[in-house]
Amino acid sequence: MKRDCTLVLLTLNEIDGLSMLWDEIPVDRFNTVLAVDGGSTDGTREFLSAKGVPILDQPIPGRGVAFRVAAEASRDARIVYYSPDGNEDPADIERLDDLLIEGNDLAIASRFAVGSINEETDWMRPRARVNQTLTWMANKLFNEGPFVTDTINGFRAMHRRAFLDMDTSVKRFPIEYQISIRAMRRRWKIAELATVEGQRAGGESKAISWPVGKDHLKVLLTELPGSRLFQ
Ligand SMILES: Nc1nc2c(ncn2[C@@H]2O[C@H](COP(=O)(O)OP(=O)(O)O)[C@@H](O)[C@H]2O)c(=O)[nH]1
Ligand SMILES: [Mg+2]
Repeated sequence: MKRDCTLVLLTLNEIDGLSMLWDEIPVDRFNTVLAVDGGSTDGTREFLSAKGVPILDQPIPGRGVAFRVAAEASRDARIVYYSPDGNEDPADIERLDDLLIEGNDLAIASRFAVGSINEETDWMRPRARVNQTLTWMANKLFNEGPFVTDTINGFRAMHRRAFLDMDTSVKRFPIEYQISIRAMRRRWKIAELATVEGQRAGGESKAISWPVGKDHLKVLLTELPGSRLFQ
């Protein structure tokens, strides 16, 4: 039987990763597979169409918008978000959904848990450290449950309705950070699995470090009134 779950592929010019990973993506295990595309011009859309994957467009750019477009279109109980750029191990896709089935509200593939490997090589180190600092702050300010080791990775799964009820406002990259923080505020059961992050397959990262870092801080500040500081 197929999973009562939608597998969402998030793409913006990911033809290299997509064609490299396609055979490993467990599309036949999911009730629904769809892509939200941010306007690819590199053959990503043609590739998806040839594989029979419906493509949803987004009214404005950004991963935050894409998350919502997918959730609104899906009719399944659960959603796994997967970015086929080479960073995310397709072997973890079903494992994330399993964590939801086991009773968790949010399942995250962590790049910082025991047994994880983070893709960022030495000279990129600051990015991993900034990530961990943001994660530490989110835990300190909002989390009353077990420490969450990766609040930022986009490779994650949620119950669809609960995600829509969360009414996220972030349009771009820090969507995951807002979700993690709001999940903590709502005392969701958050589970992580240790993931091994791969190298980007081709193309370019769309996350430019400084503006994206700043956007994460902005999210932290907007969520602050709901933090433990004010309880
Ligand atoms: N649908 C959609 N996907 C996006 C958008 N921006 C980035 N992505 C995808 O999100 C994934 C992660 O983006 P990436 O640039 O690799 O960020 P990084 O992994 O943090 O360096 C990739 O699969 C991108 O193609 C967007 O605006 N819309
Ligand atoms: Mg990436």
